[in-house]
Amino acid sequence: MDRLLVTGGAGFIGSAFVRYVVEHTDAHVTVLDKLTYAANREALDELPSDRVELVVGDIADAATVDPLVAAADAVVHYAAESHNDNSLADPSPFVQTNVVGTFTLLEAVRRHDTRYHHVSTDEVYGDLELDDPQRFTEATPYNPSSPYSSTKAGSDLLVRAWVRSFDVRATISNCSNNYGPWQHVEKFIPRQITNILNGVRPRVYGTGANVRDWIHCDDHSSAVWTILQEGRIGETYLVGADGERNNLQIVQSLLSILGYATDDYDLVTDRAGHDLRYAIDSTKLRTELGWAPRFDDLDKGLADTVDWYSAHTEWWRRHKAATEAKYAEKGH
Ligand code: NAD
Ligand code: TDX
Repeated sequence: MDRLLVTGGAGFIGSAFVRYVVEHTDAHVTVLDKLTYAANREALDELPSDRVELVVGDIADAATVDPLVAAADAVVHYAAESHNDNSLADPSPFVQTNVVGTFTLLEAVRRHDTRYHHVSTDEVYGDLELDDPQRFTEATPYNPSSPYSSTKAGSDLLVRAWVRSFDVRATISNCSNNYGPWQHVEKFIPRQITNILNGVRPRVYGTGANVRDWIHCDDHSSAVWTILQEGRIGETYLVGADGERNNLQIVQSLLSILGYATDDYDLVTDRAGHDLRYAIDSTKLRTELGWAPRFDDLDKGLADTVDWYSAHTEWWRRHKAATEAKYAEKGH
């Protein structure tokens, strides 16, 4: 696999994967990215231009996609509309990018018989009770809750159908919540860190009891690379690092890292249809493909992330005011 096409490679997790590939392999990467509000061109700035090329374009545009897929040994598909709150305000771009965009890529990889890896989310499985001893596995039935997660579920099912009906050489990964550098300030952890840095109290939806299973984006990258190299065609692999915490615990950790009292937060209007708990059992990936996370200390990962946002205020301030204005309209 000398030539990779990485869609959404200017986004939070896609750019982490591009940096991972440049650091750990000899592959050349072409990034196809529409550069929406969520993109970070700067996240690719320091990478060598003979290894990484950025093509600005839409994954739902077949004329753009076809020649790029024809020139690639493998496609790794990250591009998506990714934020649940935005999907509740306007689902339309989620259907267009996540469903029609994935369909467009699948048709191109079918035409050119190109290896394809599909990046998806644990949210396709719906949510768990807080005291449920089971975690999500590859056998858990799909039960998505939001416009975002239902479009991701739809895209996963398209991939499964293209494998079975057309012998497309695809794998799928469903990962838990990512954190790390370059994540947009609309997302939970960067929103709270940047609020605290701005002297504003963190804003927690509902009671804060909702649980997410956190993984560092670099561990997600190593998992996707492993699946691309070693994964069995047609298989799904769940990716997680045993990082379950409720939202209050996360906010309290961030407050204490930054030297504030741990009750210095506000509970605000809950998200409609808010999933209660996600939790991943990644046994299959660990035992079959030998993958393991490197970031196994979430408190240290959070402290490093706080340091990163403290050092990149110029970058995140450009997005902060507009993001908070949108949240204010919804009482969030
Ligand atoms: P992001 O919103 O930070 O980045 C998405 C990128 O896709 C942006 O650079 C954007 O410009 C690009 N994009 C959007 N629409 C496009 C289009 N039509 N054509 C080309 N490019 C387009 O998202 P993220 O958080 O980095 O998520 C990346 C992928 O990982 C998504 O598929 C998401 O579902 C999945 N995922 C995310 C998480 C998480 O915690 N953030 C967890 C599991 C899976
Ligand atoms: O201000 C906030 N306050 C708050 O309590 C925000 C923005 C969020 N929350 C809560 C909602 C969730 O319980 O924090 C939790 C995490 O919220 P998000 O960062 O919006 O993530 P989530 O909805 O869990 O989805 C994320 O993980 C799975 C990504 O955005 C998805 O792209 C991915 O598929």
